[in-house]
Amino acid sequence: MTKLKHSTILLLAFILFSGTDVFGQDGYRMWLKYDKISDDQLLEQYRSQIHQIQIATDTPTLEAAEKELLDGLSGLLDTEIENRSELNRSSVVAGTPANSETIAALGLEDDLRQLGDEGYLIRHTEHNGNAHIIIAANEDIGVLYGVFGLLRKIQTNTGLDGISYETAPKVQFRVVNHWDNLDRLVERGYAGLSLWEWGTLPEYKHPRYIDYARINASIGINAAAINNVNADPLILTDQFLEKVEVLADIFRPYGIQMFLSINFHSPVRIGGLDTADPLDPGVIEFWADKADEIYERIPDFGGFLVKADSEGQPGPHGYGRDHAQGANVLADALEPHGGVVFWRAFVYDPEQDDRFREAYDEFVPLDGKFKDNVILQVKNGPIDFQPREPFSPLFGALPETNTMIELQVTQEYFGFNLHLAYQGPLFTEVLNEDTYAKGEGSTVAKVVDGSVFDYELTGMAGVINPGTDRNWTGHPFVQSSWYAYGRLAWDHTLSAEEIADEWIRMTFTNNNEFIDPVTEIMMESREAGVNYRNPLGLTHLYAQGHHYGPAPWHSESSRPDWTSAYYHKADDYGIGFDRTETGSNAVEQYHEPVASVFRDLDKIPEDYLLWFHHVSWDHEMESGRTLWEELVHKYYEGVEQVRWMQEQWNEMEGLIDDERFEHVKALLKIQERDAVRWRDSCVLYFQTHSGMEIPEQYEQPEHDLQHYIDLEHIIYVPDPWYN
Ligand code: BDP
Repeated sequence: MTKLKHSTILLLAFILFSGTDVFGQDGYRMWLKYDKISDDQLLEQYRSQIHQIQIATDTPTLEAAEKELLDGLSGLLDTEIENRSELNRSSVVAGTPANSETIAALGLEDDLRQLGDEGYLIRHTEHNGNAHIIIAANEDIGVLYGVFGLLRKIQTNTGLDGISYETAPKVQFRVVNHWDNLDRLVERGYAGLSLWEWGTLPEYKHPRYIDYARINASIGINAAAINNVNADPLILTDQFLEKVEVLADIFRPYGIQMFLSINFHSPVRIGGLDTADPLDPGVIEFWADKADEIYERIPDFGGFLVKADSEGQPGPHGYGRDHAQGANVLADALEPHGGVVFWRAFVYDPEQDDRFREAYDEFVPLDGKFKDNVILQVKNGPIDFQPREPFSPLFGALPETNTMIELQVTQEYFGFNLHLAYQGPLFTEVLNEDTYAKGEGSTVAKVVDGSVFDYELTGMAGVINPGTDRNWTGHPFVQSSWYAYGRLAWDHTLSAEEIADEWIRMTFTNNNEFIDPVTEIMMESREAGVNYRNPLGLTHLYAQGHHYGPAPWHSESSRPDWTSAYYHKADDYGIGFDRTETGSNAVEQYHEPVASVFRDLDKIPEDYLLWFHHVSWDHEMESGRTLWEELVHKYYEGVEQVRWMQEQWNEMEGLIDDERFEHVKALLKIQERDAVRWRDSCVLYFQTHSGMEIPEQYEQPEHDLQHYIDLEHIIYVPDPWYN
């Protein structure tokens, strides 16, 4: 080999293996970035603790664990790491007492017992004269989670000396929901086409499918419902099931169970029946046969996710049956195979006076009527993933019905892929709310994890809607909410702030000059989004259909509950929805003392004020300002928060790669522009009711109200599904 060739090869090798530049910082790797540790001292420490690994590879899950560990450690420690059977140097030893003699010899059975099938422990332990890092679990999937757990510790630069850490998930089903249509458009997806290439499946297995599974497994996600809840019946035909089967095979080693959203009319639409009545013997047979067929292909199939009698979707009501009867026919079909039904409680009927009340009024009388293998899937709030909602009163009202929470990662109401809006604070806010269902401390999280009512089955669902965009989520920071959702589904006691810190370290850098300000940006971002859209308990002021821009003036629709006026009820007297006894009395759905607090104008936290009260414009607020002044103040504060986020971010130049720095910088510019539009639209519109001035100290809107009303129809809405 000539010298020139040799040096060219060396250069190529350098480019290929030097990490950062080759892979690019386009966000594809999400938080699973295994670039060399930049702190030299720490790097040396890790290298002295880890020379090799020892792990059995006799199952696909262990193979996946081995690969992850080798790739991760080789990258992070920037050295060749191998899997070896002899243990004569400090190693990472991963396994179960059944597949690892080393672990069996450590006598960890007592410690492992409480960790269940999925938990794991990480210990720094002596064995035959060497110190090793042990990852031990009861089952292979726990080993895989432990591998991701150890890599996370290293990625976040946590010292391993003397480490003794153990963890197990708090809920059983940790599910991601995709609202993907079979034509690959994603409802409320803002990051490209559906990940599932139906056209090339089952023959072509896109490598992305494995990375998708790795990303989810790394945060403990163990189930995926891969198609839209507004479900196309065709998903249950052979044509699609053979494709679903391949995806299920790919996900299986990563512990991810396949779920499908089903259309309640499938017996008619694809089964040739003339009814979908859940009590009809033909329908019962259809579902039982369909379940058999699916389990033939996918023996560990998880079950069905169902949106029924909601927003035009068919359901049992069409046949005079209730939700429990609808869910139970599916539950019966799945039960012999160990499958479950996630039955959604997202229902509302245009005839009702208050959409807030409906899910509770409909489902509480059915408590105890659902089969044991049904879980009711309830959105965090009573309306629909708004920037801030009080918790749904269904949490705490269903002692006899397994109940899981549904959260939204995709930013349907938070500026799509264009705004930075870390959802960690929203998720933890609702999880930590106290329902008082069984006295103080009955938090939503404890209802959901089964400890309040002893639920048989527990779970959390996150609507994630990623797509084929190179970075999966469009805005790089939407990744952080996916991460937060997964981490909280595993352990709801984590704080939004510590999750943000982890995510930043794994996704960007361990440099504190970046971590501290960016954590602050993230923690502020949700509140900023509330303030410039709908502060003080306002809600749903969106343009109809796409939910991107503001339209507080919107008052006419075939369905009043799809207008903004329905929610804000602004008039010359004041603003807000009266849900006390003088109004819809939805407050009565909460336990005491929550109901009394919400009911009382003087006690209710101001963040929820206009959710429950119609308040006069000159009502005095805690700050001493009138309601009108406070409202204006909040809208302006929201814009200032975004400007502050922008300034903070712009200071970050040079601390991370230019690619993501510039991307986020540009997006924050868009967010600032949109925040001003939201503020001006809302303030000018509400002014037509209050008749009050925007105090002089604020920058006055650049345009009149009509200008903003016109924008509603001429501004491009960045949503392919909607357009
Ligand atoms: C709303 C969305 C709609 C969904 C619906 C649901 O606007 O696209 O189909 O929720 O959750 O948030 O079923």
